[in-house]
Amino acid sequence: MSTPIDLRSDTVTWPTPAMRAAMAEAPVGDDVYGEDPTVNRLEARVAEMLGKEAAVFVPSGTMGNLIAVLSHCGRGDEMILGDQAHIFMYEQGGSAAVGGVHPRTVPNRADGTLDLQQVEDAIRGDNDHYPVTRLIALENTQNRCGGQALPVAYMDAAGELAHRHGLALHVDGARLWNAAVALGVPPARLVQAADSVSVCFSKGLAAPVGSAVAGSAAFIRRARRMRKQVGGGMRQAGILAAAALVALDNMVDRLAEDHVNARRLAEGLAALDGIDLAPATVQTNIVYFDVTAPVVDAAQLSGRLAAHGVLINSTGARRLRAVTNYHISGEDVAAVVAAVESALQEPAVGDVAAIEGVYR
Ligand code: TLP
Repeated sequence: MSTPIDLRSDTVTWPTPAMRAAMAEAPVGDDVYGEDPTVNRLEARVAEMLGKEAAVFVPSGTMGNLIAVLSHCGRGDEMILGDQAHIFMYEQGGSAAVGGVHPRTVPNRADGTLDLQQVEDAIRGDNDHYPVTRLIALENTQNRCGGQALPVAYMDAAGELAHRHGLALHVDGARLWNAAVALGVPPARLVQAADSVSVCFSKGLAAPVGSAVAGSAAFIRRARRMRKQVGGGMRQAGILAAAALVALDNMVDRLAEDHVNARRLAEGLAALDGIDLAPATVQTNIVYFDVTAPVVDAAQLSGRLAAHGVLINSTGARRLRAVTNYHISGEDVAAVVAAVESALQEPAVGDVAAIEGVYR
């Protein structure tokens, strides 16, 4: 079979030739000594793009969020976050497991935001029974709410609320670049009210590895120590930072193409019998859709699509997620809609074989 059309995530993207060339040429040094010039350049660039004093390069978004939470909170402190937040859902409870930080969830609304009144109500008073609330964490774009971009006014209001109560605001900005492009605002403006931000280079921007955390100089000093504690101190990491610098130069503005493709995909899927979604809610590169056809569930549909050379993850009994990315063209979108249409009509026999055939 030819190369599959891979919509499982934007994390599946491969580095571009320009990234590989930059990696081969990158000046390097020992970054734990602060001597890698390419890492230093990347950290300065990220800090500037996010309007913060400093930044630290980390291997993954998960580690970025972890060291940010651990730099804000001590053991037994509480963080308020959405019940659909990546930090809560998909990071193995790392901030609780590693840092003893207690998560207090508030429901995410369909647009990815948290009701700020509910957040305020969740802030603990001074009482011997309670943990101490230290942090509010938001996610922009919000993955599980369909890649929704949280607007500037909302981000500012969340920061104002946090600071009024003496709390910090962290933003999981794994896809902040997508939010900025979709909203037409500079990334720095979106996170102006945040005390810390994590961003990723290895999702829509297609760099092979890496994320960063940005904040005040004093905060990043703590985060750098925390990165070392959890084993994230890298050495000649300039090889990786070089690709991230190319990603920031070349790959941010083109995210608009992914957003157009996602909307087209959503419109094509919505027109099919047996698929349910509202295309108007697709703002960035993430398309969640439900299979309502009674003869097939989400896992079976995912398996059948794999046999058509289309990779889409199921994320619930009837729900699937498709993520457009650098390798997905307009023609691919049309092919995916056609594949979903025929997969919905196939007889149930052979579903398991189809899954095994592709993933072995
Ligand atoms: N998200 C992955 C999966 O873990 C779900 C994906 O395919 O979308 N914050 C957000 C909002 C994320 O979506 C992710 C990755 C991360 C953090 C973690 O980044 P990595 O994978 O670099 O640890």
